[in-house]
Amino acid sequence: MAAMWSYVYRCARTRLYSNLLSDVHELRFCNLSRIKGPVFYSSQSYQATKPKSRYLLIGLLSAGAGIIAGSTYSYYRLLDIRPIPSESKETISKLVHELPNVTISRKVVSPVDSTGLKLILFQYPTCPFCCKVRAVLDYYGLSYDVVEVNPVLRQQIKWSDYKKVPILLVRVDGGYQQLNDSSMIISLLGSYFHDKSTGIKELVKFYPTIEYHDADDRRKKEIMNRYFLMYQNISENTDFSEIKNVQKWRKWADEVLVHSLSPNVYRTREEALESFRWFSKVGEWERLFPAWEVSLIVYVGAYVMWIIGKRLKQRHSLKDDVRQSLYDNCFQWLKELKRKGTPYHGGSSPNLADLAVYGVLNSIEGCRAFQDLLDNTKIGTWYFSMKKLCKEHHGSLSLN
Ligand SMILES: N[C@@H](CCC(=O)N[C@@H](CS)C(=O)NCC(=O)O)C(=O)O
Repeated sequence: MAAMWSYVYRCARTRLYSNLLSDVHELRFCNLSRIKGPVFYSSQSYQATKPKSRYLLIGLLSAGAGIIAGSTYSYYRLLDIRPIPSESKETISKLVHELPNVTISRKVVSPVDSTGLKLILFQYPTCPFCCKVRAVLDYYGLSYDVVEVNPVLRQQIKWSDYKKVPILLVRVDGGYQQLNDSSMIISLLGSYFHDKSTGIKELVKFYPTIEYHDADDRRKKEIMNRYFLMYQNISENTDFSEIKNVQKWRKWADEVLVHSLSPNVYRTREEALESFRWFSKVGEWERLFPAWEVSLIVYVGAYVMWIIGKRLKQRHSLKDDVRQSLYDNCFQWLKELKRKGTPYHGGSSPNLADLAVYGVLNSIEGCRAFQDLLDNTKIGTWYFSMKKLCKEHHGSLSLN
């Protein structure tokens, strides 16, 4: 059992390190080419040369030109030096000994929860990553407390080194285990549901954070294995290609689908304001935050996000008509469902890919972009049946 885990773990680790190692080879190559350096000849020395040695000179000149071209190429490659593995650092998510001093905004109580897990979700109500986690918690019928984080001031997560939401705290021996990153949270819970004999504190070790410097010397953090479920027993009938396919679509939800949202919901200044007013309503910001904070979030947030939305449109190469990019992504998902020929990606019941795509789209429900999406694609049938299953905690049946 332990061997199987460490295999899965090592595979994922090796992938990252092998990427880094290929950059080390690149670095060595660049240094060698640079030592050779470019070679120049003056026109005077060329005229003084005897005819017999001209062939030699032509040869030397060609070699010189080759070296110049090679060195120029190497010089530019040299600018692309990336980190060496020894610079990277690995950490495991923290155990929080004392519950942070925050106000619980609301409690979600599920009548079918038999897991005994005590969960606290730090979130923004309409953040796609948070909606993804909520989709999973609701689908599996877990009870949880919610702490709404003020998206401008973020006082509610001051206690944490990780500065993004969602953050999930899970009660364990000695305190609360902090889980960061929506996909890691979902994979860890998925692994736990698969076999509860291994506790949360043990599972978290399979999702370490690697810290490194990227090509532009920026510090980057990467949570390892976040799309991997840690299976203890893999039967002979396990369909590995299906496991990979689910990972692929979960990643697609995070890396493609998500990027079509902001440029759509903040498409114009009016639409950005309209979206923020809607977020304020679903997040009950007026109940939770002082009036001045709500105005700050709504007006400043809408303006900033309208500007950011334009930049994201360029960065992610969305079409001029950003709606079209959103529809195209949903067409892609619908095509995948059609290929599978089942109501859900998971067959007759949803899998984690269904929940990821549903969660991401759920974050814009209520916005004008979502209504346009329903009017211009056939996503509604799948989307609303997913919504119903989450509301009915359909996944709880598989936990018993
Ligand atoms: N990879 C992370 C991304 C989380 C993320 O980017 N969250 C955004 C909110 S949608 C955030 O907290 N950004 C930092 C901020 O608001 O300051 C995940 O899947 O959880």
